Amino acid sequence: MSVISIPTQGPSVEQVLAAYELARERYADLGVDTEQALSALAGISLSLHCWQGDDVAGFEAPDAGLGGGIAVTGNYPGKARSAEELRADLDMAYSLIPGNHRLNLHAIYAETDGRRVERDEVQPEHFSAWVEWARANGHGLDFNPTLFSHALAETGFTLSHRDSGIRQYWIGHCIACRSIGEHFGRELGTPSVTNIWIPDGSKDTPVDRAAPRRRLMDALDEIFAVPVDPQHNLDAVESKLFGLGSESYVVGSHEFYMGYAIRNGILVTLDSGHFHPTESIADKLSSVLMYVPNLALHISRGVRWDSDHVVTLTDETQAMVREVVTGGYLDRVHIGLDFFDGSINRIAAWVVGARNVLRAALVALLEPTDQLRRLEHEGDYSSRLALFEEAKGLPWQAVWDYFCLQHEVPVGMRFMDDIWRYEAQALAQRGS
Ligand code: RNT
Ligand code: ZN
Repeated sequence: MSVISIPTQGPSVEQVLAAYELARERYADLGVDTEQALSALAGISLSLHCWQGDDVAGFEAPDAGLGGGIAVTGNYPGKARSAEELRADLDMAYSLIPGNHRLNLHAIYAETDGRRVERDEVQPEHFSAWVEWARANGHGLDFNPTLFSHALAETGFTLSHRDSGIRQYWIGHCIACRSIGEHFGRELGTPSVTNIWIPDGSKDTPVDRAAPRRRLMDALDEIFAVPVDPQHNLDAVESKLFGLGSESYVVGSHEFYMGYAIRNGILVTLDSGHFHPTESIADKLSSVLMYVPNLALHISRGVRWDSDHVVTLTDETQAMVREVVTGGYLDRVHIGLDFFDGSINRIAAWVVGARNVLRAALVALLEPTDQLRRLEHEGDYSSRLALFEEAKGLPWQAVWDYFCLQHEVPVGMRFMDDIWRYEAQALAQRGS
């Protein structure tokens, strides 16, 4: 099935060490301590989204097909068909990403032995294999109720549906999910971020924009009225600008959730695909963090629209991650990934995306921020611009290679060798 398996080239250990030494000196001249940057980088834990591994399918029986106005394109063979396969694929991905990272689960990844379990009846026990696996591998778990891919979500409305029975069903689901998040947090000793995203909205211009928002607010109030220990579970709400089928109106807009999160002291989730294309999330962090205790990021890459492409090392990725790092927000921002590409090897998608976020973090950690701040303080904007541009060309990749070596993951593109080997051994057996 695999197209190529020519071993990729990469630097030798000696080359990595020699390049690192030169880079270390170069950074030291600018007052930047590479060792400090490396240990800060090792402390960053990304939440990997389980849904990249199977095109947001989940294991619910019967499978309702992907709904909610999100779409995965591509039919690359070998996607995970069971929780065991998904965990094996994740193990492979984590083994190629330096550091210790989390997993972000969705409710449709419950393991119910093929039995149909209603979403409002999902229990911690349906995730016991995930918890055991997470514990054994040192992963924290985050969670999401799934308010799409379901008959009761087909009208495009869930928590804001005008039918109170349908609303109650989804309220019940979200309440069930918050206690699963709390269970994850308690079992694993690290709080779970339980993020609510709903697809609610309409294709064409609505007459009444307020009523669904009032219903959503009341539904959220009902969900959050149930006490859940914030030591173990952190509630988050994720806004959106538009979706397929909700082009004209989205109930849970940015303003809606900003207000809601501020009033209730919960987290806001900012997804990089959920804003106008020229709007920068980087600039939002310091504003939002004035008013909410913590926030979550869904780092994604929209190409022309909210297309959920694999994260690359774009200016936008760098600017966003830089703001988290140099703003001193690492302990207040939960960094997660959210993209789904079914057109390439799905493990490569995870690994490339996650490594890029970490590389962006390293670039930020190596920035001569003190000097830049001084220049800004002195009003020397010419030198500030010059130093910003100079910093882009500094040898951060040598430090990254050294970081990979330290953490015993492949240096450079050699991780693709492992992925091709895994594709030939494991993925090929799955058929297409
Ligand atoms: C959809 C949101 C949401 C989903 C996941 C699967 O636009 O970004 O976060 O991608 O819940
Ligand atoms: Zn998202």
